Amino acid sequence: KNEIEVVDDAAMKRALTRITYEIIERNKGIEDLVLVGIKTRGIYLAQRIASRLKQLEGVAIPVGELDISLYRDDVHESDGREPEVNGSNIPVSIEGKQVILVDDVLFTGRTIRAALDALMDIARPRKISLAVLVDRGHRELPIRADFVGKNVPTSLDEQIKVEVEEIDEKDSVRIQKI
Ligand code: 3GP
Ligand code: 5GP
Ligand code: MG
Repeated sequence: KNEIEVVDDAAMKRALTRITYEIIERNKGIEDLVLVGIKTRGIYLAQRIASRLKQLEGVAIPVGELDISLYRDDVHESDGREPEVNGSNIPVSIEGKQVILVDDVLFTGRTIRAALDALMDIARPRKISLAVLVDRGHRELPIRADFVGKNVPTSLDEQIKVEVEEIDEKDSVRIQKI
């Protein structure tokens, strides 16, 4: 299979560290921050940002989780199905807080739209921003990320494979031609 690595182990760690610094700079005072990771890999990325925030600022930022599925890979040939939130585990109140959603790949934006709906059903955060490891383009909604690890322009017949140490034994982002 045709594969190109676009982010290696060291680059992923650096990207997460840079995003953490950007979060500190842009959210004057990180005390009212809550990170919310999206389903599998976004949760690990959120936890890593939280541990860097702890190291750099000495503040323990809560990390919540959203499980979003029913995603169709052929969503472009839409039959009306959309990603839905299956469950959430957010350990603190997000009312009035600054929430940062964290996901591995941003593609059409439909997952994030579903996540925004779910968050605003729970409470009214003061602000919601978005951090993603990879922006692969092809947005179908007016959604953009505030913090981006790497922009990876893709064609629609390519897929981004994201691996994280916690579950995949290494950190890597690759483009696969299918
Ligand atoms: P994740 O839960 O860590 O994000 O969707 C299930 C998994 O398959 C996702 O893992 C994601 O990384 C991977 N995946 C690869 N390509 C696609 C894709 O085009 N759509 C979706 N939904 N997931 C993809
Ligand atoms: P969107 O809803 O923006 O189209 O897609 C975002 C979600 O779908 C992400 O959580 C991600 O897991 C998954 N996704 C979409 N495209 C890709 C891809 O090319 N690679 C990976 N790893 N995940 C993808
Ligand atoms: Mg994901």
